[in-house]
Amino acid sequence: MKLYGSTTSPYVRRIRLWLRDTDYEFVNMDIFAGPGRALLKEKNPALKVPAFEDNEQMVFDSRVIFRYLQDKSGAKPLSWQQENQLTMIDAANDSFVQLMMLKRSGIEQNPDLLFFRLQLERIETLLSVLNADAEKGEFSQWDYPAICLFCLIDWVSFRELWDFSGYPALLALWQQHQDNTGVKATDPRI
Ligand SMILES: N[C@@H](CCC(=O)N[C@@H](CS)C(=O)NCC(=O)O)C(=O)O
Repeated sequence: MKLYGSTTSPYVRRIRLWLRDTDYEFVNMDIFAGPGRALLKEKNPALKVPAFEDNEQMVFDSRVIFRYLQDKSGAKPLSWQQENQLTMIDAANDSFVQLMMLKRSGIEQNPDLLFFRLQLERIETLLSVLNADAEKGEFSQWDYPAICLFCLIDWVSFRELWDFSGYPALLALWQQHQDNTGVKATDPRI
């Protein structure tokens, strides 16, 4: 089994954390240039990471990769509430990625423009709901949704895209897992 990705992607990191006890090859690549870009094109026409390879089978998208792994191991599926939580985490993560791409493209964030207004409203709404869920203890187990939420918060902090001080339960979850061995081994800062 091979996981194609980068050490900075929060979507890749969630799969790496999920596969912590599994034997597989991690193919770390620069997805934006050179041979890494060529390999990405060869492996995933969506041109995104993660992508997963198991014998001849390619699987695209972290959510589908997780489902593939669940299916393969015969594990029970996520609850609908957990599926919704993943959708919320993914939507916030996608909006943050868009904001970062624009920033990297030299486009100033302007909350008066429709694009920025929609992303910022979505992020605020989602973080409030996720914070409330975390307060209720819904991410107290180190399961896949909690891993995805941790990867989101840690990546956003790493990229300095948001101030989480208004979301104490999210900050608490982030701090709680700092000493986890897998978390340390997959830190995008190193
Ligand atoms: N829904 C996808 C999102 C993956 C994603 O956006 N990955 C980013 C890296 S963090 C990427 O490959 N971006 C390249 C691009 O958008 O061109 C998943 O869950 O795997």
